[in-house]
Amino acid sequence: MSSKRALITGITGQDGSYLTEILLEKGYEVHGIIRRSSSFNTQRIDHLYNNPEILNRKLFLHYGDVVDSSSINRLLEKVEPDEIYNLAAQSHVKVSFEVPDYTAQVDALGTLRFIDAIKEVGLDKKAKFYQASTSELYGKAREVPQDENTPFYPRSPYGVAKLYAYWIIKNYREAYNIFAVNGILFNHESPRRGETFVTRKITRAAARIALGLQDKLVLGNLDAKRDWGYAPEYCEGMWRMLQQDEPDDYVLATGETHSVREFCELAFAELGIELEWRGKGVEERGIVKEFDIEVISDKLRVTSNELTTSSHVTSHTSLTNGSVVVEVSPQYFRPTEVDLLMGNPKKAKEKLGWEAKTRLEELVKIMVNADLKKVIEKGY
Ligand code: NAP
Ligand code: F7E
Repeated sequence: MSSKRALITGITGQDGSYLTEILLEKGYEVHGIIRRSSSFNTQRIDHLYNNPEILNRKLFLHYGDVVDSSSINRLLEKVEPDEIYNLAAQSHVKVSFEVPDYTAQVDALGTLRFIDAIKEVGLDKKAKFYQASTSELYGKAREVPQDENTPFYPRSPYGVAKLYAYWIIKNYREAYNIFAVNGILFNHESPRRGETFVTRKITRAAARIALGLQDKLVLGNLDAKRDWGYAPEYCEGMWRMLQQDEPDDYVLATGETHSVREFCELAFAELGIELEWRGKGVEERGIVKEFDIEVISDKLRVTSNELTTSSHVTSHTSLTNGSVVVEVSPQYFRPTEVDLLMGNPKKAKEKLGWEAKTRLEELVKIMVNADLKKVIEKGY
């Protein structure tokens, strides 16, 4: 077991929550930075937070913000971490077009504030730094698949902010010899994914539609293709990058790409709903070709039996063959889109021994069934 100390920004996010579990399992003392919020924002780590064996023994939470230099300096001096994982970000690409200045403050300058503070407080020889870089750097991709040498062409304020962060990490590594790495991670998803990212939006809506709690799912660009992997595996990869002797940058990806349309088909199929597509562009519709009600009835029975609390949800669905369940709205289009991402994870496999194990079909199953369970449990 390790006696190392880790500091995580973005601990309340999807990746922060899985990384915390992984590091605690490895024996780390974990410190997380949380933002003050007017409502609870620790749901993803509540299972750790509410455990008296863990909170304030192995896991410590501190208020801070990556736009606030004084909180960063204070926490670095107080915690003196061996490893720092900088996961904090305004991470929604579409939202970055609405709040570009704030996105740059957090995603670009937040990274600079942190890496510079490491130098200023004298942790540059001790602490290793992980930067959450992204496949959004490739944007209008210059080649397929993308690897560590593919040129960047970001297509959103988010991507551009992350490009600054990528280069400042490289610059501080070369200028000051800091052990700092960029993990260029392709999309990774899970039941803990935020509800407005496309995968979770689809799996949650599919569950609610199958139970008759929602009529339709309205999406944007169905043609966009992504390389979607399973988040906990990617968080293990982050840790591996910091266990190397030399700092370097790595792509983590599955090496496969699929469209938003395919993701929808798989999600609905898991609930016994076969989709067919009619129309083009904003007129395109996802229509129920075949609905096997036995599939959802079985799942309802099994899930209700598993729940400790009583559930009031029954399937009120009025779905029939021909029902329209997916529509397209330009509201979800982006001013500039990233059409196709597909990563080449060869270097990570060779140097880190890391490989994505969960393929898309399995990922969709995990997410749909988790959402179905949540909807049944909560009743909405
Ligand atoms: P996420 O679920 O959106 O979590 C983002 C985290 O950052 C949350 O804990 C959030 O706090 C925190 N945060 C936001 N602004 C902050 C600020 N000003 N100061 C301190 N904390 C702040 O994102 P994720 O999916 O876990 O991704 C983790 C990181 O990897 C992000 O940097 C993201 O850009 C990057 N990334 C993600 C993917 C992916 O597919 N998931 C792929 C490549 C790179 P609240 O909970 O209070 O909002
Ligand atoms: O969109 C299309 C959308 O928002 C994926 C972040 O974690 O991964 C994530 O960024 C695709 C895009 O993720 C809807 O236009 C269609 O082409 O789930 P997303 P993202 O933009 O790929 C990268 C690697 C990160 O670094 C980011 O932090 O799906 N799409 N219809 C839609 N997207 C959303 N959100 N909602 C729709 O209704």
